[in-house]
Amino acid sequence: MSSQVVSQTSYEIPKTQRAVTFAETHGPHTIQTDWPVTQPSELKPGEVLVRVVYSGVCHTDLHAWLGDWPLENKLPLVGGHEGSGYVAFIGPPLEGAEPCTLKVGDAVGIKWLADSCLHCEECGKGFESSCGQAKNSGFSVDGSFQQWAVSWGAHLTPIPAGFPLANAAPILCAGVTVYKALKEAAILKGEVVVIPGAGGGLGHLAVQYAKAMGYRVIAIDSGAEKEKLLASYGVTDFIDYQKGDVVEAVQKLTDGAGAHAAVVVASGSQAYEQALQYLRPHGALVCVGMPPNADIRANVFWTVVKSHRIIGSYVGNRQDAIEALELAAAGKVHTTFTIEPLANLPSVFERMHALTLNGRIVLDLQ
Ligand code: 8ID
Ligand code: ZN
Repeated sequence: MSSQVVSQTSYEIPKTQRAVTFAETHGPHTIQTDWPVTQPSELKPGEVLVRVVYSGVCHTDLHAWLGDWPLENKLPLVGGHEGSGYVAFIGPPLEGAEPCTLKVGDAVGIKWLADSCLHCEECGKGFESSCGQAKNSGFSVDGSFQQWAVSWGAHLTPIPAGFPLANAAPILCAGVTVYKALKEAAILKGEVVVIPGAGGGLGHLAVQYAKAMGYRVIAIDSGAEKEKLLASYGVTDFIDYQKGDVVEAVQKLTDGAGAHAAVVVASGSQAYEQALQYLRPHGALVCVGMPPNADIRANVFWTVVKSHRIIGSYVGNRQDAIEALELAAAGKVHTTFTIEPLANLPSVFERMHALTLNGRIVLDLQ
């Protein structure tokens, strides 16, 4: 591993770099050592070259590689959308837009939403991820599993001074997504939120944001390791979904009343069906995890009579990302992660598929 990458006022930009790519869905990964670097002269208006230092690995990267979703990604693809690093070069300004406020050397994050038009109704209302012209890192454009990534100045997230880049990486997708999803639940302090998938990348952050927001947390996942991880954040109401009846267990922990919200971050579909059964009247099911080919089956009569709210929540906007990072930098939320070399990506996917990861794996791109 080469020497540490630091903030500088200018960077010498190489012609080639290390990256992990795949050329076909579910095809082999290639550990590239001479993948081309976009040169400063090639940057288009609004684009910024980022020296990526760390990248988290999200289950979304695995779904993309497996072709789990009814959307096509670019091929060959450099995946990754939880990147943290430094601005290395700023491309020409976009016509009619505010000048880029970033400087070379600024610590920034690359998130799933790489760019959006910022002019349409969705962008205007803060639903930037729903913009018809949205670009997605590591999906429709190359992402953060490379040392030098092209991103977009308007959507890069500034990382608070002094907050370690490795800790910041998982906040840029997992953190912002769960923080936003908890806002969408719109429940009150002291109310109960259930988090199925609590031991995974999104889940381990969700339980902490939920506590920081003043909610009572019931965590659902499986295995002693995940239970231990969650207990380390002070979450003691843990239900193992592979042992016994989850719905009964939630009812028991809520004295028969049910939960005010479920923020489902599990990548399996069973968790959705269960959530509708343990929500109390006016409870919110916030859908975050995206298992392949899954439907939510809600009985219309009971949805009406119980006034259940079923809400899809898709990452977060620029401000959500800033707030999620602020809470983490203030020490209210801790990312639990293991740093591994970039070339381990295929093995990380294997372990993620086997559901044996606790928290996040962060890849080192130095
Ligand atoms: O914007 C969004 N909505 C968004 C953003 C980022 C990620 C959605 N996601 C989606 C991913 O695409 C994926 O489908 O969230 C899901 C979770 O991503 P992750 O946290 O990165 O995955 P992970 O680290 O593998 O954790 C998944 C956890 O779910 C548990 C597993 O044991 C694992 O710990 N789990 C499963 I699978 N089924 C469960 C169940 N029935 C369950 N936990 C409880 N009940
Ligand atoms: Zn993600």
